[in-house]
Amino acid sequence: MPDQTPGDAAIDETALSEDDALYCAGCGHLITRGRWRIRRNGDHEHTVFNPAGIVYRVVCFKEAPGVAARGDPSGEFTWFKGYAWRIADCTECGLHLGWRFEGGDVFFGLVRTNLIQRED
Ligand code: JO2
Repeated sequence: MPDQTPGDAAIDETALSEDDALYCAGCGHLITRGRWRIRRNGDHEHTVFNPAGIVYRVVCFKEAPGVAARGDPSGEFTWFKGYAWRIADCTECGLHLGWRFEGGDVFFGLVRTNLIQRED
């Protein structure tokens, strides 16, 4: 996997179903909460790949205060019909955590392995 994926600190199903804080795997910054998960196309999570051939397990959230969107919105290769994406980085360390999707509304698709349950 690429250097932006910390890898083995993935959140588990139990944590995702609770009202747990979720932190950046790179620096421990608070990113979002399990209770802010939403379904898109019938599921909270989606296995997707980008034009570079990288496979991601993406979790959808309605809010992610710990990320900042970067670059112009693009509709190319979008995983969610009707939504354009921008890259979403950790506001603290800059790790690429996922994407901010903008359509009629806004949501965040964050890479599961880049989120951890504890700061330490
Ligand atoms: C979001 C990235 C992506 C795409 C990407 C960098 C460059 C390009 C990146 N479908 N975007 C989505 N690009 C995702 C995608 O909905 O493919 O992974 O197309 O030039 O985020 O690193």
